[in-house]
Amino acid sequence: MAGAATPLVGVIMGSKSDWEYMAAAAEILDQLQIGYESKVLSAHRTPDLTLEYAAAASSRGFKTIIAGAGGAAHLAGVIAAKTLLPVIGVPMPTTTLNGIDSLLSIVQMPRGVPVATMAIGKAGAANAALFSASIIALNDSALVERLQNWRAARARELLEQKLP
Ligand code: RP5
Repeated sequence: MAGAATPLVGVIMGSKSDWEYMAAAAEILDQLQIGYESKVLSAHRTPDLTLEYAAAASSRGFKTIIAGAGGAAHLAGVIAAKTLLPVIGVPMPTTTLNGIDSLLSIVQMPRGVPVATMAIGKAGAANAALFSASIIALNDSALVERLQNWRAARARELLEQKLP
């Protein structure tokens, strides 16, 4: 539900090159019918806009922010510095270190400003969306049901797998 009237999740990434992985978050949010806004913002290339976005996120009605970045990946931490909303970081594997650098940059937030850190790449992006859904579902019983159905469908898929 990109472009939904009231987006609940901000899906932010440091570069369009991250979309290859971050699209996995958008896909899950679509499946769960959660409105989101996806946007490229960079902590070092557009620092002022990034801070403005983070500062306004709560009053705009967002419930979580997902931030994907690669390399010296400070986007999630910078956003977390300007909002009390839960910020979920996704390390991008777009770097020469295959995302280990991104992972360590995002996960090692100093005490006091937390960032929930997911796995590197598409799995992390998908889980960031599911984690957002769990947070939003705390106050949305219809979403609890959609999440339960989503998990049940994954279980059915697994049980239908046939070995050669
Ligand atoms: C980071 O640098 C971005 O999040 C991206 O993962 C990485 C490379 O960006 P581009 O050079 O592809 O724009 O800021």
